[in-house]
Amino acid sequence: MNSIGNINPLLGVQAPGGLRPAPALKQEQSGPSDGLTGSVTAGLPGRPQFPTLAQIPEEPVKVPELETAVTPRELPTISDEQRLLQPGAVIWELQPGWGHTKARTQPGKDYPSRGNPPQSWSQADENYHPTFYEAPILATQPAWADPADMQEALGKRELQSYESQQLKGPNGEPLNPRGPTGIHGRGLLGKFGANFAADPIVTRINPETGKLEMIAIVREDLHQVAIPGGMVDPGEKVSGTLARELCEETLGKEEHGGTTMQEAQLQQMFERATPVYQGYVDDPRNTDNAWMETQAFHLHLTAEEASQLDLRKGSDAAAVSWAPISAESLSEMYGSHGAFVKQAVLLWQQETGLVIGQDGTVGRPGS
Ligand code: RP5
Repeated sequence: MNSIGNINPLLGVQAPGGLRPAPALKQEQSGPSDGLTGSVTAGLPGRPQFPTLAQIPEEPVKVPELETAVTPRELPTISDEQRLLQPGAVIWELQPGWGHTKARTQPGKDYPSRGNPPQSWSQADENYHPTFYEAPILATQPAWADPADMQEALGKRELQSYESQQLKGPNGEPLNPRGPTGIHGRGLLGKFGANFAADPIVTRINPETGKLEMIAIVREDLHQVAIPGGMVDPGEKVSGTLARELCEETLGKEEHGGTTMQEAQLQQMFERATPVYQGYVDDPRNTDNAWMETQAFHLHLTAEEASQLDLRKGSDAAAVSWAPISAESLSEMYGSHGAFVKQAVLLWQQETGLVIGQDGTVGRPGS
């Protein structure tokens, strides 16, 4: 079962703002709701305007302009019941304090079992004994990882996070802002605390089927469908990461010695992309002391732009293709990716006045 198909605000996941550390823990700086102001977050990759809440208002009543972004065609009418996402939907997984299911229940590749960790730090008492795990590759001190000695690592840099809650344990170790995971140490992640990624959601309307599609990969590690995100390199602009990851993972840049669309052109296109989400990712690699955070952006391509992309699988991807954005495909995606795509669809519907059906069909709203 996947968490995205089971989002239920009544399940025992922490309520927004309800995260209370156990007395032994030290709670540091509680930042503003967008998590971007203040010294703790200074220098984080990129500061565009993200939606502060994942709640999207009712679509404004406006006649859609179909000229560039949307293929001109007879658009079907999609009733409220047929919609992929209801007007005013809230993507609970993206709300502060929520979206911490896979990191509690799904072990990353080669990880030990997570057992049955408590739902929140306030419930993590003396009976909570997480298993230590750090992937063998971390012992080789790769450039992307912190030194194994946490005190040494944290002496060299300031901890950063998009999350407003910054928690620390008794020894100063960063604690997962969403709660326990059953594993301590860094797992396969290189950095103590937040590990920063960027996620490109690239969509088009399939000219033959009239369905909204996204560029999707199958990840090499867990063989789950994902958007082609990747880690932000030190000093890299997020638009650069987005373009680089697309070229590497979906255009086969390294394997084929070039791509049909140049990285610089893609990076320029991402400068106009819509900010969708920033914050915690419910990633199966997360541990109590290391976790993924990301910035997700949506770029909708015209049919002509999309036709210039020759999708060929590259590094970290077992497969790549245009995949329909449907209730079924979103429910199977890696980490929080299905939720990111839902949020992108909500924003896109609002911008264009169009609606998406449960099978991905693009249409006009009908009653
Ligand atoms: C996820 O891991 C992020 O959302 C991003 O898609 C991905 C980055 O990790 P790698 O693909 O580089 O392993 O949490």
